[in-house]
Amino acid sequence: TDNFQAPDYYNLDELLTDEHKIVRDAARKWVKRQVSPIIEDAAQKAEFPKSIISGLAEIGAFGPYIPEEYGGAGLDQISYGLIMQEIERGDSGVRSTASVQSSLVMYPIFKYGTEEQRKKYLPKLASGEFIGCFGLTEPDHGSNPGGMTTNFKDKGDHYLLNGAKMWISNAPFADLAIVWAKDENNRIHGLIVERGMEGFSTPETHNKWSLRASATGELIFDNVKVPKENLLPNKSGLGAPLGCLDSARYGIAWGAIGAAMDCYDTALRYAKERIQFDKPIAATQLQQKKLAEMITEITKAQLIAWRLGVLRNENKATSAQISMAKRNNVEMAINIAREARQVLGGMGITGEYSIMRHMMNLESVITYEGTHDIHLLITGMDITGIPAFQ
Ligand code: TGC
Ligand code: FAD
Repeated sequence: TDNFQAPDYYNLDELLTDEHKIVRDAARKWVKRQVSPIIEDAAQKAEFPKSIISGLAEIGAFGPYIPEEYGGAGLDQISYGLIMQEIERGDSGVRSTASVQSSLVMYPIFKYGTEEQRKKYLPKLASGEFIGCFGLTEPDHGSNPGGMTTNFKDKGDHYLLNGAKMWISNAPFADLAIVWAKDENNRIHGLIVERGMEGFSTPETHNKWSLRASATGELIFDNVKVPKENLLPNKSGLGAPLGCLDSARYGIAWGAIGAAMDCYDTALRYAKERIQFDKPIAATQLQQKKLAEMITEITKAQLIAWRLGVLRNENKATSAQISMAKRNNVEMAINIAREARQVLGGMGITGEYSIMRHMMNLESVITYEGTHDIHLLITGMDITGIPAFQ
């Protein structure tokens, strides 16, 4: 209903500015009107609903924190987080499209690109005229992207790019790809590869049970000639793509709260209405335990996300702090989705309710942008000083 409000058990609204609330409420309203009514059908059909692209641009979801002179919304990190939260209340796949466009495509062009590249691409990405994707993962290098084999050679007036990426969100219809590849000295660089370049193809990955409303595909480079002006010159090495991931992972920490809120809210309402043994199931201690734990975990996750947002606004958040938030909040959301589904009994497995879709989506969210294990190892490395990856 129109007066639905998200859970706010600790009056966190008092920590938000008027601008934060305006941005959040606009995103919330748009998701409710334009995403919720169509998303179940899109997920069932395994189709990305392209009709929502212009709306995503209007609510500032494409480049929320990119300055306005490049078409971005010029907002702070908390507004960015709140937009992700509201979008993921609708669907993690839609949030994925916004995350990739903002943090994995616009961010590297803004941070590592030339002024010409910024002017050429950012306004069109902000308006949704262009959709981008981000190619880091390869068939043989997922958690360990530093081992990538995609490479380019300097051919004088252009670069020659070869290799393949897989599991790439937005790939099947993206207009451009930020591709991470090694030069002849094994140094990683970002290249802007555009649809239509000869030898570049983007086959779609079918039969996913998760993130069905998001298109996923491969990027295949077979002797692709990339103009030299398409190299992002201002940062190289693995730290360049990982810097983009910091921004995306931060957004996911907020997004996961949105998915959890939707599951909690659905379960709470259902439990109050569903009568068994002549009383609402919400009157039983077992269901109350589930619901009470859900709101407790959501509240803790909200506090982590908000504090991390403050630190990011002050440029003080560390990558390890971001890993902790992504890991904690996604696990919180997936656990709530699983519990909430049980509160609905058999109804919980149907598309009449959003819970099972969230639950399946969150299996991707807990895997991409660094798996649950990798983020734990990042925390372990941070507190002990000893990397345990190898
Ligand atoms: P390591 O030796 O630790 O680091 C290499 C260089 O990178 C620097 N660095 C970072 N810089 C910025 N931000 C970070 N978060 C950074 N973490 C590390 C580091 O200081 C070093 O710099 P330098 O100058 O000394 O060279 O690298 P490693 O090879 O041991 O790997 C570390 C590890 C495992 C943590 C990293 O590889 C990792 O995070 N792996 C997970 C891979 C991942 O997250 N892939 C995501 C692909 S994109 C995606 O999933 C999009 S989903 C779509 C959607 O968002 O919706
Ligand atoms: P692997 O790295 O093979 O991991 C398999 C298992 O081993 C995991 O449980 C992992 O935690 C564990 N493991 C790995 N290393 C260690 C270790 N050292 N110690 C202990 N356990 C370990 N990538 C992109 O570049 N761009 C995208 O847009 C993108 N979108 C995606 C969309 C979807 C729907 C999905 C599912 C993935 C997407 N990815 C994308 C890829 C994603 O980032 C990878 O799937 C992820 O990083 C894990 O890599 P992997 O699948 O190869 O698993």
